[in-house]
This record gives sequence, structure tokens and C-alpha cells, in this order.
Amino acid sequence: MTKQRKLGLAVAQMGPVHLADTRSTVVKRLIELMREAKGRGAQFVVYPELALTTFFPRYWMSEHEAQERFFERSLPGPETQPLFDEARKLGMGFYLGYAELTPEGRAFNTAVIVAPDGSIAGKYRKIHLPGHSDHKPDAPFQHLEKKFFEVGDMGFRVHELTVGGMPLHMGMCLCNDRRWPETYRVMALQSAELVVLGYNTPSHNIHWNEPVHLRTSTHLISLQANAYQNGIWVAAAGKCGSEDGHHMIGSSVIVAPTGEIVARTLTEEDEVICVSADLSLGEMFRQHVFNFAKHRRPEHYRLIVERVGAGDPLP
Ligand code: ING
Repeated sequence: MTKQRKLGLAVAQMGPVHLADTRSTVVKRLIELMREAKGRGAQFVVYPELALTTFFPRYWMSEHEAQERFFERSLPGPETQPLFDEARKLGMGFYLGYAELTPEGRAFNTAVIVAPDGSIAGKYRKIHLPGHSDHKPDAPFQHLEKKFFEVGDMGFRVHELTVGGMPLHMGMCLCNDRRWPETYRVMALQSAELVVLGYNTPSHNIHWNEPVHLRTSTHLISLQANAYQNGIWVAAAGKCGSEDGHHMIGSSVIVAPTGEIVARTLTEEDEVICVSADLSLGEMFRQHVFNFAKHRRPEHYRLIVERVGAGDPLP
């Protein structure tokens, strides 16, 4: 049996963030969640996508207005610095999702991994942007990620960081990315042991009358299948509950390389779940059933990269 490599891993789910909530009140909640995670033995904590604000892509507005109200021009910035200070004081690493406006004026749905020493160990810009860019006035709400964000330009990367004296390979993604198997496979091919992600998932589908329960079941299936099929831990933090009347699913989870849910939130509020994740567990799957080097046959997978949409059967 390989040597155990235990990581105190927490997910900090957030309840609603309303339009009227200020960043500083949100940062106070994030700090409270970090302190609870620390008390539960965590060394790394995962926060949601767009954690600092309400899920603003649900509202029609100009890019300029969105950028003025909901984007960060620097991270840490004046309002988020207290979170970075607290993390360094607690020796806690964390993942945080936020809306990024670059000095050149480019807008991304972004997340960072911050190492326990406070340094930014990795940045990711969301690649799979769901929703639309046009105004749908008849819809109960919008989903304007294709309007407010550019497609991420950093690819799917795996970041090496040391947590609690243990070096580890951590991948990251955002929300809709978790529904696409390519996301995890590209990171598992870079030897990821753990993928962390945040999400904001409306429970109502504006395109068709999808049964509400499917939002949660498809969320969980996506995480569990890909954790197992890549031999990795997956930690997913939701921002949930009803934001100014718009409901989003909870069910934040930590999933083991077995595909089993080892911790799951019970509420749609601020809530911490925490496990002692043995990163060596993934090796059992990566050495045997999903030994990529031994079993994969990329020469037969070419369509996955060459085609964007579905086309005719091969001749
Ligand atoms: N939200 C949703 C998500 O991927 C969605 C959008 C829901 C797409 C359900 C397809 C099906 O969880 C974000 N922010 O990507």
C-alpha cells in the first residue's frame, strides 16, 4: 500500500449574495468560513465561483455597468486584502472565484489558487461559458456569461503547491467546465491529484422546462464520474439559495477518486464541509484501471480534438 498523503480539505459553500450586499460584508463571511474550516482541521479551503458578488450574469446591463459594479481590477484589492491577510495568518491555502477586469480591459470569469504563504500559485479563466449574449426579455432571468466574459486564454493547468509540508498537484476549473469530461482529462494528463472548482447553478432552466431535480443530479453525476474516471479528488463549492428571489442549487461536495461523495452540504447557506483527503487513494486508480500510459489509445480519439460540433459518422 502506498504511503498515505493526508490533506485537510474544506469546501466553504456560500448562501445568497444579494445585489445590496457589499464586498466587505461578503469578505467578512469568507473570513468566518475560513476560520471554521481551520477549526475543522482544513489546510486548504475552496470558495465558490464569482464569490464576491451576486450572480450578476442573470441581469441585462451593459458590459461597462457590469465591470463598474461587479469586477475586480486587482486581487487582492483593498476590499479583499483582509481575506488574504487572514489566510496567511492561519496558514490556509484557498481557491476563490471572481470577475476579473485586466489592466487592458479584458473581462474574464476567473479563479485563483492562493498558497498557504499568501502567494498566488495559479490563475484560471473560465473556458466553457454557458448561456447567451443577447437580451432575452421574455425570460424570467438572463444567463449572460457569453456577453460579460471572454473565453479563458490560460487553458487547463495543474499547479504544484505545498500544503502542510506536502507537495501536491492541484487542478482548477469553474462551474460549467465541470460538465465537460475534457476539462478533467486534460488536467489528469498533467498528473492532477485533485481538482477544485466553484459554481453558481440556477435551479431553473430558461431554455426548457427541465425538472428542477435534474440540476442537482447532473451536477453530482458530472463530479462523481470524472473523479472516478481520472483517479482524482474533486472539491466543488456552490454559492446557492435565493439571491434576490433567484434560486441556485447547493449540494456542495467533496468527491473521492472512488467516485463516492464523502461530504455534502445540508443547507443552502454559508456552510463548511471538511475531510481528511488521502491523496494516495487516487494512485490505486491511476496505476490500474485508469493507467493512462498502459491503456489509452489516442490514435482512436482524434475526433475529440478535430471536431467542434457533432458531424457525420466516419466513413
Ligand atoms: N452555471 C450553470 C452550470 O453549468 C448550466 C449553467 C446549468 C448549464 C445547467 C447547463 C446546465 O452549472 C454556470 N455558471 O456555469
